[in-house]
Amino acid sequence: MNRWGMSTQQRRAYERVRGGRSFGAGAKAAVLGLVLAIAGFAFTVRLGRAETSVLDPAGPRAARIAELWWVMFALGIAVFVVVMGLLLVAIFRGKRGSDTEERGPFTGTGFVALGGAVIPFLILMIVFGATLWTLIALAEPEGPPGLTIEVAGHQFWWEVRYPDQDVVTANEIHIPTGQPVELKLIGADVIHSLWVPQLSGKLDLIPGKTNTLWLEADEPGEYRGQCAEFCGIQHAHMAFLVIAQPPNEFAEWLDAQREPSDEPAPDSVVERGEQIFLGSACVYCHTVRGTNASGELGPDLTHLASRRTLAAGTLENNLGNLAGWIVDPQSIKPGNKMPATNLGSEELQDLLAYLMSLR
Ligand code: HEC
Ligand SMILES: [Cu+2]
Repeated sequence: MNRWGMSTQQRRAYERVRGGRSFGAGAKAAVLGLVLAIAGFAFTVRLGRAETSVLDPAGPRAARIAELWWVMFALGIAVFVVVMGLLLVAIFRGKRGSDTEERGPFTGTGFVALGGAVIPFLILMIVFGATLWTLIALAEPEGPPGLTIEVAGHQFWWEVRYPDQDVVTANEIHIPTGQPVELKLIGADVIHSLWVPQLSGKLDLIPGKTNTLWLEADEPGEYRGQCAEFCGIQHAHMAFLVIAQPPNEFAEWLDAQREPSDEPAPDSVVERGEQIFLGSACVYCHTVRGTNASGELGPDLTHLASRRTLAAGTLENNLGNLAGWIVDPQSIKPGNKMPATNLGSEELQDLLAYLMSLR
């Protein structure tokens, strides 16, 4: 008799029943685990087709990062399968009566040390080595930079300068395909982080410091980027586009952007709009090259109409959205640094005609 008042026979019978019960629960857990694993895999594959997916690289640098991700994923799957296998073995063997009974292969201090310390250490060393290898490969490009671009992160938009070409734009980084491009990253106010998952890893923009990131796209296309460091209330609306173009198209774009804005035709709507613009507070914050407007608190508007989006990817760039933005930027992007401007509807129409002429 033991302390539960059972005979050995009774206890054996009890344990058989208990063993049976825990087998049922274990089988359920195993099925649940399998379902979760399949769901996780399906989710991963779905993510791989998202617009900003690390798993859908469009350049050699992003491809290196994706390879590293797959190595880690494969190791994770292998560990999962082995651990689940051992779990199943434990479940099917049921509960042993006492530790004097014969031992199976997966028992003892040696096995615990091997499975709990030696193998995990080796796996982590493989991951560590592969990560360092990738970091080193991404730190420097294969050749000298064909192009250097300065990107300053502002709350809540991106200033993009091509210092050697005298070009300034915003929220759009045009690059030529097939060559590494050097980005010099500066934080203009707080810390931001630049991330274009299909083209490169992410890197912070820190006030008072210049960080260097390399981008490279194989194919022409538009790749969405996003601020990846919480920087204030409109952090989520701080997106941008990298527009990769064949080198000749890119050169044409640069030539067009280098030009100052066109002189409006005398006595036209556009000219009236220009007067309204130059007579409003707009000029304290915005630059239009070729005019007296030389503010630097907001995006350069010299070629505003050539851009895809307004307010850092928040709105598509069209007449209606532009009107909505100028009348009430705070309801579209609450907390951004542009105040509403009080304009009569006629003035507004003229101003819009002017802004849309800035190609
Ligand atoms: C106090 C400074 C300030 C004033 C005044 C101001 N803006 Fe802005 N503007 C900004 C800032 C900052 C942004 C960027 C907002 C964001 O995306 O977070 C901006 C964004 C814009 C954009 C979108 C540009 C882009 O590429 O996304 C347009 C267009 C614009 N302003 C036009 C105007 C016009 C027209 C006026 C005058 C009626 C004006 N702004 C007055 C600061 C100002
Ligand atoms: Cu930010």
